[in-house]
Amino acid sequence: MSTPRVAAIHDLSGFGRCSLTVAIPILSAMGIQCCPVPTAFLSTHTGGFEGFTFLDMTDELPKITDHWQSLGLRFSAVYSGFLGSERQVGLVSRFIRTFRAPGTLVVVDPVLGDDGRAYRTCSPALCAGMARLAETADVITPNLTEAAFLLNRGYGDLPRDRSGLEDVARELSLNGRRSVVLTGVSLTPGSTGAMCFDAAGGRITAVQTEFVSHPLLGTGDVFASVLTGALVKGAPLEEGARQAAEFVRQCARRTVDQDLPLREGVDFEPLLGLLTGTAP
Ligand code: PXL
Repeated sequence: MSTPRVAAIHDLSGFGRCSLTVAIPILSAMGIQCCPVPTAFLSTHTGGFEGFTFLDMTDELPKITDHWQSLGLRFSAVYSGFLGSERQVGLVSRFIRTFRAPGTLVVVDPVLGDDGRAYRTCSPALCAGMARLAETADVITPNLTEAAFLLNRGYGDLPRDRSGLEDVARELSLNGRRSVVLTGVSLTPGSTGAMCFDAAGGRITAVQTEFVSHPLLGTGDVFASVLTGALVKGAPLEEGARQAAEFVRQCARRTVDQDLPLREGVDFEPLLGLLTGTAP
């Protein structure tokens, strides 16, 4: 089998383990070629560091799209995350339209915020645009904050019980047209995980693992990257979500056990062997 190829459209934050600095090693470890499309270059991510630099790459996106199209590149998946400007919504849509072929998986992680608040660079216009972009996806991976933005509802108004969360996942599926993996869902004290709606079959399942710590920066990116890799390799949605939740749990546990600074992201590098299948 040839090596699958994924186009990963996220920011590149030099320090702090999120977005592309997570997606590239994780997809590589899973045996997938990751082709990055940086939406912005930052010195650090925006959560917990002051004075970060921010280079907007919006004008590069159509040029990259055109060049890759001229090369006739094909992708098993297009996987998008943090966007650098509202204008990127239309440009990422164009990228998806250009490279979507039968069998191409489109994963949109609608990175907008956490704990009921938008990230510093996510304007209301970007939130609205992200909802439009997410409509074109095969799979979306919002946390509860992002689900509230996508549904135009208050974060505090979203239900937290199992049947209410099943309804939220169903509502996010747009009448079953797209799969949903709602993250940061805790069904019992001491656990966390995801509520999954699988558009192939319409089944809703919950995946739960041990809750370690919150906030832990970049865990959403680690989760969505492992899920994307698993789906590209043919796993059903629930199995991909289970693999992603378990890897995040192990990374979080290692980070907390070593008392590492949480704003630096999870200490995933020593655990990449779990994804290559070469762990001791
Ligand atoms: O992990 C989400 C994320 C991605 N990219 C940037 C961020 C954050 C969260 O703070 O700041 C730049």
